[in-house]
Parts: sequence; structure tokens; C-alpha cells
Amino acid sequence: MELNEKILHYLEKSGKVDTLVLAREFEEDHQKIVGAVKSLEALEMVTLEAVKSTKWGLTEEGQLVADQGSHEAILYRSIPDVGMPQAEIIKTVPNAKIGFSKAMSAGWIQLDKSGGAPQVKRKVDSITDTVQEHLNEIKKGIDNLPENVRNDYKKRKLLQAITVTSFLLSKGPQFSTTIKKLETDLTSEMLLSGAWKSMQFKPYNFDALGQPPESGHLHPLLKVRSEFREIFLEMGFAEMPTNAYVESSFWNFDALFQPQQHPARDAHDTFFISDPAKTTTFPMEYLERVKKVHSEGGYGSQGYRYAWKIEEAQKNLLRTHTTAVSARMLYKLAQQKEFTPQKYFSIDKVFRNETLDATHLAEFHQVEGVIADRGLGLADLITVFDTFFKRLGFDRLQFKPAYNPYTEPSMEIFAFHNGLGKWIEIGNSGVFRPELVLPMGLPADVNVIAWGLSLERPTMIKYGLNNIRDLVGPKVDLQMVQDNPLCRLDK
Ligand code: FB9
Repeated sequence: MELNEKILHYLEKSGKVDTLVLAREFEEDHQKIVGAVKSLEALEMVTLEAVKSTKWGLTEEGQLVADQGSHEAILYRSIPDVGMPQAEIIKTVPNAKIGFSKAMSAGWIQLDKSGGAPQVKRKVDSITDTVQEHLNEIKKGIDNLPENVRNDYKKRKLLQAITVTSFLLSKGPQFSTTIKKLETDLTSEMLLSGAWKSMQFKPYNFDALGQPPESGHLHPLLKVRSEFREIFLEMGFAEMPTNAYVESSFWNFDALFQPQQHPARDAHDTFFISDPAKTTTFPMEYLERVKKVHSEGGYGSQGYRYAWKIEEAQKNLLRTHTTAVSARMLYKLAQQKEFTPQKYFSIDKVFRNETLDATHLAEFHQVEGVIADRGLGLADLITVFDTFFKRLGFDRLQFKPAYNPYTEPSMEIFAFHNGLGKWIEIGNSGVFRPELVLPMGLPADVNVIAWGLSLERPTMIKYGLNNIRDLVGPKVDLQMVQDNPLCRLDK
């Protein structure tokens, strides 16, 4: 007979019964009984009342003794008929200390000190390992140990008190000794035949968790990237094509009016490419203007007055910022017959040969915004920040003058982070220099403002990660990628 029905029949006879009794009666594991009565409770065939009781259970050591015998028995059995030096017993037999004293007090062994080193000899021919027997009874749930014996085992840390939650069963509103099979699905046949009218359906369990759908999981960085994308797109920005990680020094540095001897342009900061080592195709007219503004100046600038070399500009590298792509886009914009105001953004990988630490890797994702329009200035930049950074949850901003080779004026952006309760640096920005914009051929009254930040920093802050290696790289815990919550930047 199925377990559930056995329980119902037992209840029919006994009226009320505890699940521990059922477990003993049916020699079933108590948890299995609890599972069964819970399903009967769901059918309202029984009602349950939780009962907490304390019973005695074996400790880990108790388990060992129950399986392998008591320490004193193991010691007794390790003594050969001729006896054994006490020192050797203590050295070789496990738990010899307690085993020895217990075997002595049990009268199983004797100590012979007559000749030199004390010898341990057996005093009786056979023993009964009562301790082991008692512990195995406890294991079977049979506990009729005299108080003093139980206390002795407690002292020997063989027994421990265990709180057991069991359930007192009594008949439920739908009690019966036969389980009516409740339908769990309303099928078209039932509807067509009308059979559903006489059937009983299992009530829905709206608390059931249900199977989590097998699905892909977005890495936190990609969730934050989507949030940034949404902010830019809703502010009318168009995304720049950033798929080419390998860039020429010309677009990554020279076009941005960064001089060829600038420290960032040496291998300590930049990853140069050995194959293909050089790019040789450039818009040569524009390149000549870049060469000129670097070496002699122009457009009201005195330039850097050094011998600009095309070989330096030809060197290929892994781009150190997505501003290289902004330069390409602005040059392309300048080729348009009629200038039209533009708003561009980019979110993609950049590479810097920096010293690695908890928040820096050799690559990170740069987030950049660029606006090209007539008469723009710092005020327009600050106004844009109001909207942009409010969408990141920042409404208190501060600005600090800064320096970038390609923007003047430049400023670092700081915001008060309520969660961290402090001001944090959230980016850098500025107005692109005329020496950058005008050689491209953009109209003289067009200014370009831009700003940049990272993707990793906000993601680490949002998801409470202190080490960048918990976010990206071979040590990332994939469970984190599966369980990380959705990203709300403005919350
Ligand atoms: O991301 C940065 N901080 C940040 C951003 C958002 C944020 O949001 C919170 C959760 C809601 C929290 C923090 N920073 C820029 C500031 C610092 O982390 C800084 O120490 C590290 N910076 C990187 C560069 O490190 C060498 C972050 C990265 C950065 C800095 C500047 C630019 C881009 C990325 C730029 C630029 C620029 C300037 C002018 C014109 C065009 C681009």
C-alpha cells in the first residue's frame, strides 16, 4: 500500500499520531514521512501541528564508535596474548588514553609493572562492547539508556542533544482513507465530454517557485552598457563604429594634437603592434595639415614647433581611448558639404599598458560622448552633464580643472555618491582644441565638446565589487554572472 494511504489508515485507527511514531512504525526515514504528510495536508486530508522535541543523537565521534567499536574495545583487541608495553600501546592505538582508562575501569586489562617497562595484559578472555551496542541502538532511534550511562556518553562527547521538528497529525476536513486522485490538468477531452463536472481538481499552489527558465545571463558589464546606451540614444546620440581595436598612431594621437614625444606615446603606456607594424594609407591632404599644426602651428596656434615625422604616425597600436574613433567621425563629418550638428557616443574596449592593481587591468571599456555644433562651450558641456549624470543617479556635481592634450579647457567631473556617502571622480571632459578641429575642415564657428568615463567603475560600484578581477577575467565566479540582479543606474 502506498505510504500516504498507510498513514491515513493508521490515522483512521489512532485519531492523532506524531510523524516520529509513524517513522518508527513504518521503519521509514522521518523526512520521507514529513514529505508525505505535507502532501496530505495540501489535500486537506490531514491537519498538521509542528512539535519540537529533543532527542539524543550521535556526535561524529559517536558515529565512529558505533561503526568501529569503543576506544576501550579497540585497545583491548590490539593487545596480543603475551601483553604489550604500555608505551607502545599509547603510541600505536588510536584514542589510547581514554581507551586505556576505560578498559582498566572495565576490568578488561591489567598493568604489569613487575619487569622494567610496564606491560599491559588482558585480564579477561572476551569482552562485550556495550558502548558500541548502546550507540547503535540510539542510531536506530531506540533510546532507553539509564540517565547515568547517557550522561557518561555525553561527557565522552559520543552523544549530543538534537532538536527534532515533527508534526502531530489529526484528521483534516477532507479526511478519508482513500486518496481521490485529483486532476491536475483541464483537458479538451474533459471539456468536450463534460467529465470535468464530476471531477475534483488539485488546487493551484501559487506559492510554488516553478522551474527557473533555462536562459542565458547577461554579464553585469553588458547590463550597465545597455543602460548607458539607452541614456545616450534617448538623448539623441548616435553610436560610433568602434569594432577596430587596432588603430594607427595618427588617429589615436596625431589627429588629436597629441605631440609625438608625449609620454603616453611610448611603449610604457601603449601596446604597439609588431605585425602589421605600420599603416601607410591616410587622407594625405589632412595629414599634411596635421603635420603643419604640430610642427609650425596655424589657426591661431603656435603649434609644438618640433619635426613631426610620418613614421611615428604610421605606427600601429591597440587604441588607448575611443577618442581615436571620435577623431575619425569628426574628420568624416568635416567632409560633408553642409555642416550639420552631431551627437555621437561610443562604449568599447581601450587598452593601456598600465601597472595592474585591484581596479586597473590592461584593458577597460571607455564610455565617450561627443557633441559638435556652432558656438558650443564649457557651459553647454556642464548643461549636458546635468541630464546625463542625473540618469546615473547623480544630482550633485563638481568640476575640477584638468589637462588633456586634445581639449582646452578640460575638467574632471566629480559627483556625490549617496550610497558611498562621498564625492567620487566620475569622468573627464573638455572642449576639443582648434588645432584638432580646424585641420579636419570643420567650419571655424563649430566647437566640439566631449567627455569620457569607464564602464567598469560604475559596474563595480553598482554591483558592490571591490576587485576588478571579480568582474572580468578568468577568476570571475560564473554564479555571479547567473545571479546578478538587473541594473538600474538611476536608483
Ligand atoms: O569612470 C569613472 N568613474 C566613475 C564613473 C561612473 C560612476 O557611476 C556610478 C555608479 C553610478 C562611478 C565612477 N572614472 C573614469 C573615474 C575614475 O574611476 C578614474 O580613476 C579612472 N578613470 C579611467 C581612466 O583611468 C586611467 C575612469 C576612466 C576614464 C577616465 C577618463 C576618460 C575615460 C575613462 C576620458 C575622457 C575624455 C576627456 C575629454 C574628451 C573626451 C574623453
